[in-house]
Amino acid sequence: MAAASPEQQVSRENDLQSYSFDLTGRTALVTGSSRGLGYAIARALGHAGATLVINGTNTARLEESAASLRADGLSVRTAAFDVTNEESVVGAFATLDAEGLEVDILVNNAGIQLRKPMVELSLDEWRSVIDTNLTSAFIVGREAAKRMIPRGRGKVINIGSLMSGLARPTIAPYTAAKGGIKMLTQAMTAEWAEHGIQANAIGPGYMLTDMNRALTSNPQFDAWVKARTPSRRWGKPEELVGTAIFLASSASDYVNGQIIYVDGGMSAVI
Ligand code: GCO
Repeated sequence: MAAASPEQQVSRENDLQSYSFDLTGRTALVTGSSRGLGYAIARALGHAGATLVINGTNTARLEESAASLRADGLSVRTAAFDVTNEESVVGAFATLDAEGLEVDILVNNAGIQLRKPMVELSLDEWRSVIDTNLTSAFIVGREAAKRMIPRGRGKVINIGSLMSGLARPTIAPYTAAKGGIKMLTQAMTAEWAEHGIQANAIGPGYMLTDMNRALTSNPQFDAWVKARTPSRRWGKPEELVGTAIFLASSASDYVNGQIIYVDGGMSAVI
């Protein structure tokens, strides 16, 4: 094969530069990132070059996670704040401002699950899931966007779910919240895209996480997932991170308001 001409070489380099997955010089805040999917995503964004701000409410666990990320050679700062509490979120961003830390990439990952038939569900239980899984993305997203808009660039990645488009019994508030995440992402695009911000979502399928331990250890449910998922298996958290890096990088600068399902094909096949 003939060697590339200087022009071809230049255009190849331009391509690589303009559509880069490199996050060097960027700062990424990942909510709910002391373990599970949040930790896996934070770690991957760090390895792609980003400085990390990891978040949780359990400070001991947060420091432990930060230590293991630093042991990996990553630059990490912890931010212990409650994503459901507006004052706590506003205060956390003010602290980051004071330290001159600009959040270029926000991953709204914090989430809880609660499995109970709706007729037995209390209003408080409903609200706790909606607040943690949906309202938090609004509060943290709003504070991040207030700072991204003047800079004319930013990335918001909301962690949705297979349940952003499908339902199953006993998880109504989770499903409602994840459905809301899909549409909140589109609303963010409607208001922020013109300011150079890309807001997108990821829809994980059935992943091997702590949140799903009660399901993976249930033989019937395990068999159902393996039969119902075209890939015939559960997903691993590390199989989600490539999509997160893509959505955090300039490679996705013209991708906006989308949800990418990482679910082994479950949402595509009846
Ligand atoms: C459940 C699970 C799911 C998964 C995931 C699937 O109870 O069915 O917790 O909700 O966590 O969201 O995408």
